[in-house]
Amino acid sequence: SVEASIPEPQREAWKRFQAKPFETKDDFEKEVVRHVETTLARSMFNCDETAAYAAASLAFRDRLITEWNKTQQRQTFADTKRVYYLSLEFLMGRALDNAMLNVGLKDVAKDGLGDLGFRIEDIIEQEHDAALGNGGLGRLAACFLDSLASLSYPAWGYGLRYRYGIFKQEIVDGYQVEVPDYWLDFNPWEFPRHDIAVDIQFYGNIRKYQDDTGKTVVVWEGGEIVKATAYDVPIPGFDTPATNNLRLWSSKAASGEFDFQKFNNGDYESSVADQQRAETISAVLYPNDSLDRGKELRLKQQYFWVAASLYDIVRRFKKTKRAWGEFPDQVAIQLNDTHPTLAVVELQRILIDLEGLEWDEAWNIVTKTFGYTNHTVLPEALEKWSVPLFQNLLPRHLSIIYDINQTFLQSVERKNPGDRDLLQRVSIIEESQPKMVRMAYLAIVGSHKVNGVAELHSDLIKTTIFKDFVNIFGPDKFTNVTNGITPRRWLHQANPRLSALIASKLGGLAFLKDLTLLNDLEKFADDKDFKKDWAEIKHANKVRLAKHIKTTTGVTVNPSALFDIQVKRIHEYKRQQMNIFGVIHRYLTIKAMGAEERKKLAPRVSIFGGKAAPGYWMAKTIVHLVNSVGAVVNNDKDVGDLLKVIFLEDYNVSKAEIIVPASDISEHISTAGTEASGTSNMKFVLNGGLIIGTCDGANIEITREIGAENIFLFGNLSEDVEDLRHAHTYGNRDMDADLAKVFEAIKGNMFGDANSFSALVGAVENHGDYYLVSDDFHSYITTQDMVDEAYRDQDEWVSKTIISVARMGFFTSDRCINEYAESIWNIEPLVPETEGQSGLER
Ligand code: IMP
Ligand code: B1N
Repeated sequence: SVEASIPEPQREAWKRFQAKPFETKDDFEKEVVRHVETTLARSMFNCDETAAYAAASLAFRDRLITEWNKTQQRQTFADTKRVYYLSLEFLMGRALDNAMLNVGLKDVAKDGLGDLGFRIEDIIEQEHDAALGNGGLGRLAACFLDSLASLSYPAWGYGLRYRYGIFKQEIVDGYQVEVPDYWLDFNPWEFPRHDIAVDIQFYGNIRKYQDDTGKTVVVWEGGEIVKATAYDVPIPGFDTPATNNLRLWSSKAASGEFDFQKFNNGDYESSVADQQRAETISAVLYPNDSLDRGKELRLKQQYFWVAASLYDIVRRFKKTKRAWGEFPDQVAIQLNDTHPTLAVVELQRILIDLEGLEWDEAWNIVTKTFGYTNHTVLPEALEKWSVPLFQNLLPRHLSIIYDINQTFLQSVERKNPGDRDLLQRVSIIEESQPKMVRMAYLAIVGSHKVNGVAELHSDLIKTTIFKDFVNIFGPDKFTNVTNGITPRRWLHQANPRLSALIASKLGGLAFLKDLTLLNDLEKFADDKDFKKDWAEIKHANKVRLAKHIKTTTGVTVNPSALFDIQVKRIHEYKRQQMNIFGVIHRYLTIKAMGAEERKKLAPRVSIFGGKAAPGYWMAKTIVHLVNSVGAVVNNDKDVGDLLKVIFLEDYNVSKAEIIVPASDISEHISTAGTEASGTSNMKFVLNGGLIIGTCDGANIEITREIGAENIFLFGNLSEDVEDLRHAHTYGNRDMDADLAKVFEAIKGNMFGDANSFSALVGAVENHGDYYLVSDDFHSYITTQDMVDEAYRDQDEWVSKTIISVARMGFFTSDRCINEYAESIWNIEPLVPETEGQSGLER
């Protein structure tokens, strides 16, 4: 039993004084006041909202950590297999509201804070987002952590503790300006573990020699050492005491604060420089989404994080005193994209160089342990590292990669004798100048399963970028796990009133743990009273967003207008440019209309939000155009409420929680075949908004689930994209006539100096229109007209949104995690006895 680990004589005292998590309002208040007075060294006379936030968070953190300890003990004693989710990004957002809801004590906290003179909404607002990610990939990792804990799976996340998360975006004179996001000033959610530190080696040389038995031994010597220190973030499950861990590594110089030797010799500057160099590794998140730049510091980050994590995982395994062959029965490691692929090489290195296993035995363990998730087919996002860079930074790893490649190519050659083309195509080393290491190929060879993130995407990787590997390994190695989202944050937390209305009809909150229960809502799709409440909640959410728009942009929007929202990273493939061209088309159309015609129009607010990577000039130009169009349209008295164009600054997770529940329609309009899945599409529909979208990513499965009559699909299909692009390069195309008029307006300086936007227009007119904006434009604007038409019938519209929500059960990340657990990780939940007894109302 758990207690057996404590020696008999002391057991009684430990049990008697065990930390007891608060349950009641009084106990919560006591904890808050204690933290204000002792931890924060303040008093009731100077406890402002920041301090109240800190104290409330610490009270919940104490509660979580008590359960965290029990969860870890339970897992250790049950001796279960664990899964480790390796991700360079975890886009967690705020933690306090989520902790209160998952633990089921938000009402207690609300009353308690009320007694102490605070409004809980104001306290929640104090928290700075934990924004250690760029977009969908990072937020998916955060949703997965929520599901893993809520389903009581033994699971750890491993990532980097960036000092600066994704930059803050400001719009100045219509341009994006980046401001550093220093989020660690005060973070009550992390536990520094200064006792958990790992030395990580870089550079140096390898030396080979024969030992007494004649066996070749390889040692990696010299170079520099950087220290990794662990910071733990507790991850609460919903309606279960199970609390998992997210371990983030931070870098420091191995010599400590600074090198005393150098210091004493008077070399002050370089003693500090070493420290700064080491700290640089975990200093910043690379702000690129779906783009690989091949920078050395990024490779350093990857190895630093992967080596520290594997050291920790191997250490934990060794405590079980099992044979190495049992490693894959105890450990599953999931690679979130290719960013952690070095883990494959590092585990092989540990097994052969440090533990003395034979190559084949070690490799067998490695491939059984890893799974690899691919998130993109965009060529510019597929990671490749130059061999010379690799050779210098990680000489031993490069030599192991060459050995992995040689063994792999030999097996390919045996099955396909003489096919030199094939060998060149699938080689992990690209024979370019300089040679490059292809990380996706390494990840495939090193894993037992490879998955895409939506059906179309998983089919595409099998028929395009990984086609040869399907032939080599057989189709069973390649599978699909369609992405999902956590309904706790994306319904219950972001849209409390809708969640409560649903609960009132379904007899409790059980749907938050089994989202397919939403099915029962369908019978209310024609219920007059229910529809009235439903519509009223949507309106209230739009009023909330309208207020946010007013305070942040100064523009007044009418909450009764149709809210059309596109919020996501700015990228040409996501086609915000097509959206804004469509808005310009609408503006020109309105301007040309008479008063009678205008009466028939549905007033519309076009809302954009999202960050452009700082070095992505085209994306920044799109941001500038949206803002410039807004400046003209929003000040055109003649147009008034018929059209408003808003750019929301600094889109992030906590803003998404306000934006997502307020959509009537949201846009997911990527060029077919480019968006692997998308996850915000799921969030918007789950909150009672409809979608205009292309046949891409998860839009296709959303359509299948909710019905084609409940979604506005348009545009060319993925299978036609290649031919269309081919035709463009040979000049066989006519520009869309409406789009040509839009371009004329831009060129006529209607939205300011046309030169600012010439690259955007030129990409479509003169440079092959790679993203098929002109090809899809007509279909897009006519489908937007159908949206207007449908919106006029509010009664029907509301029914559509209810039916859609009722059919969204499939898209919970719980389903997704169960699929990974069963088909890739082979792990079981370890359910605490007290699960479902957290006092949460059902
Ligand atoms: P690790 O798996 O060794 O990193 O341990 C993680 C955490 O789980 C530790 O900090 C402990 O809180 C807890 N833990 C691990 N093993 C035991 C155990 O044998 N008894 C009690 N708690 C444990
Ligand atoms: O991953 C999401 C998907 O829903 C999106 O469709 C997909 O675009 C996104 C390199 C990426 N793919 N690739 C990245 C991010 C950062 C980086 O440095 C690539 N992000 C996605 C979740 O599956």
